[in-house]
Amino acid sequence: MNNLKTRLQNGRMVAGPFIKFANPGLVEIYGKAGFDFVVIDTEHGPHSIETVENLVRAAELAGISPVVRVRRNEPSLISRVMDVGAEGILVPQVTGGADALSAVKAAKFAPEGERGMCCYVRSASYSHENKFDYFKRTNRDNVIIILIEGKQGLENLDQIIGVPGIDVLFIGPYDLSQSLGLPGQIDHPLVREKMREVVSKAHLAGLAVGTFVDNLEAVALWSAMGVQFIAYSVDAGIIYQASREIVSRIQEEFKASRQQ
Ligand code: 3PY
Ligand code: MG
Repeated sequence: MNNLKTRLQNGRMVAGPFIKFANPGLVEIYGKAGFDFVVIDTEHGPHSIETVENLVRAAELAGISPVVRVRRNEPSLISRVMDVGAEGILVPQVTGGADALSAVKAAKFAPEGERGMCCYVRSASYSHENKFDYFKRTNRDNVIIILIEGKQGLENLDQIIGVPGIDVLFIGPYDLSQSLGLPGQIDHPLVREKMREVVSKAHLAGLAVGTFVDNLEAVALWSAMGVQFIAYSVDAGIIYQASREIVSRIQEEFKASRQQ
């Protein structure tokens, strides 16, 4: 079984950043740093399918799990990223049971689903792997992550949770805050309260939960609630923040040296 699924099923916390830059070296750095996964973002990132494929390759080489966020809940987008080797998919804006079921079906071959069949793709080792083994293995191993990030998703949460085959319910705090009339206020008590409700319901049903955070206080908050899948910030944000901190320190040192 692939690493990400095993770690989730063993109740371990996993963490990784969203990726907007099309740079395989960056994926390798995240692997060396010890992250568990990267989320290659095609909803808010510019990546073409060829770029996704190369970032997936880099992730495999670096021993880090490649997850891809698809642009929308659409079967051909889901099977395409799985065909190039994504270990997991993140499906945005899931609003109800039918929507969640459609995502699961697009990600699994029969009998669990109706994923478009091709065994000459990269994820099937270009037909090197026995096709029947391939169908079984990918159905078993791929990680399906459903994004709850709107009022409708909250209202229909019970239906969504009832769909078999979902591995992680992922709460998108930004879109959720917007949908609740509090755009961008991801720390607002109402947004937090709704997020806690999702966590509790998912845990009661035995589902792992994930969310997006961009600071370590939020990691502490959500991991204490048992949130297992922590998407930590975005490559762009991590590089910007580290650069700002370095520049501030340099400016302080310059100031101090002038005062001597
Ligand atoms: C959101 O917050 O809306 C997301 O999609 C995840 O960051
Ligand atoms: Mg979102």
